[in-house]
Amino acid sequence: VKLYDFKQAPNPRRVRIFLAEKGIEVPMVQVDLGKREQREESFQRINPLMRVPVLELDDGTCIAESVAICRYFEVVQPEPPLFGTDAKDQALVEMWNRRIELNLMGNVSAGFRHTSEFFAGLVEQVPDWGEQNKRNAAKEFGWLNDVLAEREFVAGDRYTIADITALCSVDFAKVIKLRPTEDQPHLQRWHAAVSARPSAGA
Ligand SMILES: N[C@@H](CCC(=O)N[C@@H](CS)C(=O)NCC(=O)O)C(=O)O
Repeated sequence: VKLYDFKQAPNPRRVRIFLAEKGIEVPMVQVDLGKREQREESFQRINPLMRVPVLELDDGTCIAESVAICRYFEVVQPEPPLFGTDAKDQALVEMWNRRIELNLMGNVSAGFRHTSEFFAGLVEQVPDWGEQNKRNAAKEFGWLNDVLAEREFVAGDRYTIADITALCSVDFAKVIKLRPTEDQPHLQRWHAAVSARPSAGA
């Protein structure tokens, strides 16, 4: 197997952290998004949607989408469980991970895509839409702070994939100049805790 990765990008980081939590090592191939390598024909054969991460299995199967890749490894190596345990727990982890991905990561990504030099010429940018997404992302930080007032981790009392998605979203938000603020103590407490795990450096 090998993982098509780009060190600076938030979605591949989700997979790297997940693998680190599991103690799994996978060879990585860097796809330099700054050099637009995702658009090269050779990579389009790996993922026609031209995005990383992608996991290529030894039989040539290419699995894109961070969560799909993480689910593959969760089955290959169930311990420690990062997608929840029993039916209720798994459903709650899924709920929180989707909320974080669709709302927080979605707003941060769209804010960046539609306003940054990095994506200029690569996507049709709508700067007003980007600014709206940045404002929404700031609101999501407040919402996550409220969520974390009631629990240790995003989906409850155990570290899960929802924390990984949230950490990568919060850290990536610095590209839209958004950081946890002093009036978000729960978000700050959680961020310090998950950042202190060795996996955060993956
Ligand atoms: N939903 C996908 C998103 C993948 C994605 O957007 N990857 C970004 C890097 S974080 C990318 O490859 N962007 C290249 C581009 O948009 O051209 C996932 O969860 O893996």
